[in-house]
Amino acid sequence: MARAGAILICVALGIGVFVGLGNAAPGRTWHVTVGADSADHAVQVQDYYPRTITVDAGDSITFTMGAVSDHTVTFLSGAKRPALAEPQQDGRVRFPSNVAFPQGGPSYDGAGLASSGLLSGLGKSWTVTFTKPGRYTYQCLLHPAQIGTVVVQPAGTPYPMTQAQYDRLARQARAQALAAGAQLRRATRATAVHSAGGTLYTAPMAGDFGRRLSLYRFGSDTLRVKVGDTVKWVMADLNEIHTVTFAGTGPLPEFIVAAPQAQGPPNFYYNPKILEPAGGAAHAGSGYYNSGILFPVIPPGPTSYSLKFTQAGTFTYWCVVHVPEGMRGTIIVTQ
Ligand SMILES: [Cu+2]
Repeated sequence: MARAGAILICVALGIGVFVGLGNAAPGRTWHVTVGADSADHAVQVQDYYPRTITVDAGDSITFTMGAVSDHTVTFLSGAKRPALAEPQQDGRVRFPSNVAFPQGGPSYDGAGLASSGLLSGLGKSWTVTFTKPGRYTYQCLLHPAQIGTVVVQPAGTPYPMTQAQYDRLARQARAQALAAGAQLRRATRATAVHSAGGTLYTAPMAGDFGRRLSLYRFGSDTLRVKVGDTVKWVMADLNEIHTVTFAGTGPLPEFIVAAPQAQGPPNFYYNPKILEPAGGAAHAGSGYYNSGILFPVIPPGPTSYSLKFTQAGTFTYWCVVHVPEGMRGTIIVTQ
C-alpha cells in the first residue's frame, strides 16, 4: 500500500510539473479521417473528414484511413503534383517513389514536400506536426478532387472547434456522401441500343467529381447479352482510372509489380500486361482481354473499351486497379 501511495504521489506531482510547463508542453494531436466507403466498397468517397481543421503551431494531426481505397495526404507547398507515371529508358513505366513512400516529416513548416506516401488499408495512419502559422492545403496524389486544408494559428490561440465538434460534422458529411453514392449506384446501369447487327450495351464507370465520389463498379454488376452483342465500357469518372480485364484461365495480373533493389525500398512498375490493350475486338470464349488503363484526364488517354461477344458462356472481369474494392463484373452470354 505504501508503494502504491508513493506512485500516486509521483503521478500527481508529474501532472503538476507538466501543467506548469505551459507553452513548453507538447502540442495536442488532432484526428482527420481519410476517405469513406460503403460496406461493400462499391462507393468510395475521396475526401478528408473534417475537410478543414484549425490547430495551433506545435500541434500534430494524425490522418487515419477510413476506406479500403488507397490515398495520400500530401502537402506540396505550391509545387506541381508529381506525375503518376515515369517512363524509363528500358521501356518500363515506374510508379514514382515520392508518391509511394513518405516524404518529409515528421514536421511541416509550410515549405517543401511532406507526404504520407500511399496509405493502403483501413486504419493506416500518418502523423505530422505543424510548426508555423499559416493556411496549408493538402491533397491526395491519386484523386484530383480530394483536397483538404489545415489552418495553423500561433501557439496558444484558442481553438474555434473541439475534436468532438469536428467528429460530429464529419459523421454528417460522411453519411450524406455515402447516401449520394448509394443513389448514384442505383441510378447507374448499362443501357442498350438494339439494331439488326446485335445489341450495343454501354456500361458506365461513373463518379461525381463535385461530390468527391466514385463507383468502383461497372454500371451493371451482371449483364446478360446474346451472342453477337457488343459491350462498350465508358469511363465517366474524372477522379479515377480503371481497367476492364478478363483474365481467361490464367491468374489476374497485378497492376503494380515491385522490383526489389540491392539497397533501400523496392521500385514499383506498372505491369506492362495491364498497360497494353490486349485480345482484339471480339471475345471468343476464352483468353486474355484487356482494355489498358482508361484515364479520363491526366494524361488524356482512352476513355472507352468495346468487346463483341461471339461465344456463349459466363465471363467475369475485373478492374485490376480496384481489386480490394471488389470492382468486378460478369457478362452472361447466351445464344
Ligand atoms: Cu477501377
